[in-house]
Amino acid sequence: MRGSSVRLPRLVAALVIAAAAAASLTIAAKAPSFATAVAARATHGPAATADSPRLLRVEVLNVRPHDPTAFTQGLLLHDGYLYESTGRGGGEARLRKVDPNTGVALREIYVPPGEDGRLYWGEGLARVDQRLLQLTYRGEVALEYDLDTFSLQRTYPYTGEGWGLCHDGTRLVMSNGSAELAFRDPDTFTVTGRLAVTDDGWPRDRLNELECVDDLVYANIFTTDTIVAIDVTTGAVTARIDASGLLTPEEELQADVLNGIAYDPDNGTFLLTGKHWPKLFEVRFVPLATTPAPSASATSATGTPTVTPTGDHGTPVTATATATVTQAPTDVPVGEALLPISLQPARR
Ligand SMILES: [Ca+2]
Repeated sequence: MRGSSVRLPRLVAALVIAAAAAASLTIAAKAPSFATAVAARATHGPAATADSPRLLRVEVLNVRPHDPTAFTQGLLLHDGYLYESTGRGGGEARLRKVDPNTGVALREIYVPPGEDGRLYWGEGLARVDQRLLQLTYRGEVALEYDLDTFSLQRTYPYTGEGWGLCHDGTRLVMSNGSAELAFRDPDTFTVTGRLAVTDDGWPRDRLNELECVDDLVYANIFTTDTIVAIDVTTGAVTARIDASGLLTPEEELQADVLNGIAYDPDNGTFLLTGKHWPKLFEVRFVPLATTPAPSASATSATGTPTVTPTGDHGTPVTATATATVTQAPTDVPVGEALLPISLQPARR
């Protein structure tokens, strides 16, 4: 009796192991492709569709100097000159007019303190005719300067955080780090509308420095080298631009994140830089080439990574993975991560 009572559990255990092995083989045989893994997100959000964003990269046309002391927060080009807003508190914030070819500041002021002596942090910058409008992050006030003299003309209150700002010709577009853009009247700075931004059906948050170009708003995503193009009517991201690799590893050690997009309408190109970047890059956005992945079994990405960026904006952002990928794709576009783009880790 004793012997049989021992053998029976072992037999049961063996059967269980065999069944588990068979199930494992079934699972392995059905290991999801990249497309399937992405589609699995449907349980948490929409799957990729024919309207999914195009994948682009930057093609560098020219490299020019950029003041590495500039903690760039806002950037625009007008009449051949760069206008730049820089951050950091403690009286370091600046407004600059810069020669884009040499990086030399032709006019530069420190952001004036408020009437109560409060020191502002320079943020997003937009031009409306002969006026420059500068956000102040958590200062909840937008500063208006004369374009030529940089003299402070007036201020406008806003609520919450102010990150990026651009002018589409009729409206100001403003980001605050969330997945929502606000439209504002360029004369009164009052909110006239809001736009929820989605990327493949998912909220696209951490929208930072902005650039209005026709019916699109370009935004770089805080802590990443990714720029997105947003349809200003629907809020849908129409393209993701991989802008990684612009700086050398040595330069990256001294620099902070990419932050600064200025459009050059004369050449149809973009000028990109970042916080403490020593260079300004003139680029255009081109389709992302595809290259074969090294091995179908090389990667096994599982789990729920979190991204908690730190930096000037200070607000920790936590993202949670929603898909488990057990097999690498066989043909991955360069720069395209297996995980949703919002989970791409901070480069710095
Ligand atoms: Ca800009």
